[in-house]
Amino acid sequence: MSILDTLQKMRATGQKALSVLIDPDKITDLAEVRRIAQLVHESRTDFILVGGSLLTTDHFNLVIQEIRKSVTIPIILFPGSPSQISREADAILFLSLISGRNPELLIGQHVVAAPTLRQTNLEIIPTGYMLVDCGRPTTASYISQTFPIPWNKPEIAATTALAGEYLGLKCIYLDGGSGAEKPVSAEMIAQVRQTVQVPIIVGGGIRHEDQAKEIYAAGADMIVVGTAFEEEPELLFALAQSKTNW
Ligand code: 1GP
Repeated sequence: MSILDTLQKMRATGQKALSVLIDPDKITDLAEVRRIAQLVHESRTDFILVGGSLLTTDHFNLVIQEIRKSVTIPIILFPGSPSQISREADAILFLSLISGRNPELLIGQHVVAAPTLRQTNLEIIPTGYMLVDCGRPTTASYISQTFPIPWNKPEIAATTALAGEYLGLKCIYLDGGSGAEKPVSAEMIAQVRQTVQVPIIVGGGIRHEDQAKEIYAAGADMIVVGTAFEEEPELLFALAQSKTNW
């Protein structure tokens, strides 16, 4: 079964998914990858996302190879640019930044990436990527040169997501950006949930189990946690509990 099929099935049956985001820049040695893999395994995390808006190191592929050796769960690329494509992964979120009006991130970089992707076996998951202002400027909004959707404007998020679904995008990713001050609001997630049928991914600024529960209850199908996991890896166990207890 494809990853998208899995997500759609989870959505249909009310199951929730938890993903860890690994930023290759934050990995200082490969033993760290093995430690992460062990935690991921023990905590029943569902997916590993790999990528970042800006990579400053050159060990992207090495890190993914090490993850591949260490885990059995799917590895999904979450690329900040076409240089973040690896055959070692299982799938790629083919992100169109629909909250912004930067043509390079709506279609330009996709044209650059398409011929490379055709030569891989990666599952391509067309994803409407929406940045939301969650309290502080993030690398994602700076690098993408786009304005995030205002935190208190759920109707903008809902109509943007609907347009994305009408365009054929298969997932919506609401992202406050890495290290956001607070997560995307439950009200915004709920309005998007009421408006589109596709699976909803939510990330950015999730640090506590109660936030995860609120986000799942509002209608998110998958939560992505990066920064808080880097700071406190054991948090993964509490977040995984909230998948079934929201
Ligand atoms: C960022 O959604 C991810 O794109 C994860 O954000 O690092 O704040 O968990 P955090």
